[in-house]
Amino acid sequence: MSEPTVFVAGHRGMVGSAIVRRLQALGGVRLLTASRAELDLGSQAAVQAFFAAHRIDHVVLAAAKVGGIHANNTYPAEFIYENLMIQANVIHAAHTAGVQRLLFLGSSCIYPRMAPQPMREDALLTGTLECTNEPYAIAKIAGIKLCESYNRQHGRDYRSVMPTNLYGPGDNFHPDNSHVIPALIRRFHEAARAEAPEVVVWGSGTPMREFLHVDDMAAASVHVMNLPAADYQAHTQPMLSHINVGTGVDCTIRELAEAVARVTGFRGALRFDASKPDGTPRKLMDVSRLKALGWEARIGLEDGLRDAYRWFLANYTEARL
Ligand code: GFB
Repeated sequence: MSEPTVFVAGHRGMVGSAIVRRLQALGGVRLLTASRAELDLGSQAAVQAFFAAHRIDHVVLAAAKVGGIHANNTYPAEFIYENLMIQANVIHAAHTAGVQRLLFLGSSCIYPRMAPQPMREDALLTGTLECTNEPYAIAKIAGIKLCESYNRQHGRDYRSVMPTNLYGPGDNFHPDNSHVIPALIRRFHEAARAEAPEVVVWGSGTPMREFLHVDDMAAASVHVMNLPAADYQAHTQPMLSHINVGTGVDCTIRELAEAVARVTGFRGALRFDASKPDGTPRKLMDVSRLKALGWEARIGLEDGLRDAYRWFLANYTEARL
């Protein structure tokens, strides 16, 4: 029996590259990837042609237009358009090519801004979304519904995982468009080297966030993708098919900033800039579905931050700045 071919869409990104590392470590599959130059996932014709030209058994859809609160707030049209196009093109082409199993990666921002905490999967579509990332959230909700619709109408086994805030090797360290952890690692690193007396942290410092290291996300993704269909279906419903992925532990942005200061060796003061948005007050994931399916996070925040900082220092010159 030849090894199944797994197409990882978005293999160069932080999550996609972690999933490639995980699949390579486990072995037993043939990996198929395509660079942006080789395959424009925003083009339906190009994606259809790619699937027609290759025998693909499984798809991991890790490609997305992603960014932090400032990027989402500044480029809403790009976030909704590019993510809708990537998802629609890949999921439809997978179906027309006869691919039976696909894993779609979404985000914890799909839940209502004021969802009861921790957020259970059935909180989806029960309230208004956080305004700073609503376009992205709508696109990700559409991705879940695309998978469910092809499952219901065509008998596909297209699965969805919704990670909390991710960080780690391969992250985007852009000072403005990145997520909070890479943004603070870069800023605290530069402040520590300059022996600056203080460093700015956006917002009030009071919002709470849950953070999952990308290697844990990759392990959870491969775990969910490899589950027997009966197990996956036993813990989900046809129209509530997604699974939360997180640590089940959160902290305030202030506590995060204090941890980043310890890891980077910054000894100055923190100054919170209230002119910057806080975003959702809290978005802790209920991960009981994933636990029932046999997976729990292993990498704690302090260890994870040290790993991310090590990667940053080794790649600072090339890190996507
Ligand atoms: O990670 P982040 O940009 O995204 O911001 P969200 C998290 C929190 O960190 C917010 C604060 O309360 C920010 O105000 N923060 C403090 C900072 N300093 C900084 C900084 O220098 N940079 C950034 N970026 N934040 C994202 C969504 O929301 O969550 C995405 O916008 C995605 O679409 C992602 O869903 C998982 O957690 O607020």
